Amino acid sequence: MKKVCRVVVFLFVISLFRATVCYADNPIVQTNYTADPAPMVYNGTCYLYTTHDEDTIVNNFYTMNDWRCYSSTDMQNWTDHGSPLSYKTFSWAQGDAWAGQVINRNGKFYFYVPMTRKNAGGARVIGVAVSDSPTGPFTDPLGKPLITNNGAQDIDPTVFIDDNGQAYLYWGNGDLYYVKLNQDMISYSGSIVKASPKPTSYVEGPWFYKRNNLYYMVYAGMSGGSENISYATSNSPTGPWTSKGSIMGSQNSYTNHPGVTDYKGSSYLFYHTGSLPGGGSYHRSVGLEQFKYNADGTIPSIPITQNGPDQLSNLDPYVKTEAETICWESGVETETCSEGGMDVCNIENGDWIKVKGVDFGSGAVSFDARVASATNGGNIELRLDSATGKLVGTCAVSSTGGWQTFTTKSCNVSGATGVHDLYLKFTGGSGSLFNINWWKFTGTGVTPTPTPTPSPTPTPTPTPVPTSAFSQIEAESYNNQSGVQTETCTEGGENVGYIENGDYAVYSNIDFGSGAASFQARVASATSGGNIEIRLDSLTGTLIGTCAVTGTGNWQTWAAATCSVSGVSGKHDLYLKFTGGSGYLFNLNWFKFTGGSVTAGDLSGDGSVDETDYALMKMYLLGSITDFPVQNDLAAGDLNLDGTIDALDFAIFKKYLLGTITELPYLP
Ligand code: FUB
Repeated sequence: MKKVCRVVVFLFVISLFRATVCYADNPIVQTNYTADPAPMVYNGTCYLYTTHDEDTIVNNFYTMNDWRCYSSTDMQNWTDHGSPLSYKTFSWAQGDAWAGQVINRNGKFYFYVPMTRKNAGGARVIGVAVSDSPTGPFTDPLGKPLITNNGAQDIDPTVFIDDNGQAYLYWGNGDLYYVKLNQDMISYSGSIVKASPKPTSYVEGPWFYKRNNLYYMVYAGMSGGSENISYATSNSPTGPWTSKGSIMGSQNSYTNHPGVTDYKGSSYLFYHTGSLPGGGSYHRSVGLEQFKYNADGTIPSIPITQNGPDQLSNLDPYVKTEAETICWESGVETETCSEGGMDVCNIENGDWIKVKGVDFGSGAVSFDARVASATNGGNIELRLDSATGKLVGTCAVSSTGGWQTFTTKSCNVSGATGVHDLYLKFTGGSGSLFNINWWKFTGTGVTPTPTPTPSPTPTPTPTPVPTSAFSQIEAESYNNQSGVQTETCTEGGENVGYIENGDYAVYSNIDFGSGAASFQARVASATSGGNIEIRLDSLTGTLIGTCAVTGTGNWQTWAAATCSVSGVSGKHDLYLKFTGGSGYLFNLNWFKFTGGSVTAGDLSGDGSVDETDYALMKMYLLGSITDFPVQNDLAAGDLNLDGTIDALDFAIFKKYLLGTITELPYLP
């Protein structure tokens, strides 16, 4: 095991390395020690796969059990997707989850990874895992290694598909090997070939790609007692390779390891150093630099910087942002979240998260955070440009009864306009305070300092137009809510989702006319559902009905839920209060009321017969509308009781409004 020997020889050198404490934007992940970067651009997002140096180092050697996945669309804020793959996925592996690479082919993702094989005297071999998603989970389709090169150091696979569809897998420590993969990407044809001669000073960590008809092999070379990043080029995918020298050294780590990609028009080199606090050869961290190829296709020398690349775009704070989308942080960690994805955890007093380049536009007015706490909670201070910068809001988080019992907390925000680095600074008592799944700001969409325009005559406040209870009301058109969120609905538009016990939505000025008899709701639930309490004018106001919602099999499998209502007429603020067990209950797309007694001529269903109803009948006869807001169209519109709504009814209606007749219906 050449690597083991080298590591022992350089142990003394390593012990001389002092980890540099830097609070810039490189290395790009601080919640874990990450190494051996492998970028993959897919669907407009840059995914980054890394190895993972465990916090506890065993036998003073690489202690690595799983791989990690991150993604970014701006190359400064990175979202943590957790661990998509572990050596434990491979029944035949015993550990050493070392450098791998993911590639997309035909809608599947293939993850090539080296590990130590069980009962094989420490032989390192290469396996392949497959997933339908770039963030996994990945599974082992073979149940055995893909590459076992007779006891060679089969590590560090790199994969590339050429323009003619031929895929190549290169790998190796000390020597460089390749094989031609079959179309299925989990088998190969022909024999394993050793590149001879190998590129100058080649050690390990190859990264193979093609640019402008030139093939590039970037790899870990050796200089001055530690690994550098070097590269070679070739006019053929199988060499011979022309060495082009070193482009980057190492920093506080014996190894270095390249991953190269183009993304949104720029070129990037990912690498690793030992430069996080507590860092070193077995505690490495991935860094990122932007570079430009020279005109002749050669790669310039690339310095390691503290700031990393330019941010490609500002972050929109008005869409839901995962809390684990981080440019830099202090003190927090991430974990798998019961609501899907990851959450930020182990938050203690004084910890913070920096989100870079957040564009608040003309101003934020409120902040929502999805939080959970098994203790007394704490506060999220919203600060601009530094952890002690301008305070634009403070969101109090109280106990939710469990670390994975999430609820949405809101607070007011003022003074956040334009582009800033956002700092979520956490304060509270001792110990862990709370977890955060996601956050989102709400904006005004207005210019913060409008020029006042004096008005000589005050404009009267318009009377709010009531909404007919008998029209279809979109659930997301609420005037107020607690705890719920909106999301894209498969039936078009949006629906209200993430409904939990005690959440509610309020719909102002709903006109029940002379009364309603039943309630219909369009609902979906992947669990066992819950109840919709239908209340008037307050959360504890008159209960006019309770609608039970049962499971529909999926959060977007929609069905009707109906129940009877009673004791309602006239105009009210409608409170839909959601009750049930724990977790998410159901989603709501729309609702409407039906039935109730019908007054002849009351086509709007607002309880009175007037010009509004006359106008509705006219529109109906002209074909502008085909339905009336009132539930029983015929009972309300057939004014001569001849079984149809036509010009005769319109004439009767005119007489009624003129006072020529005084009662409806009217039989001439
Ligand atoms: O991280 C373990 C090994 O160290 C990788 O497989 C090599 O490339 C080197 O970075």
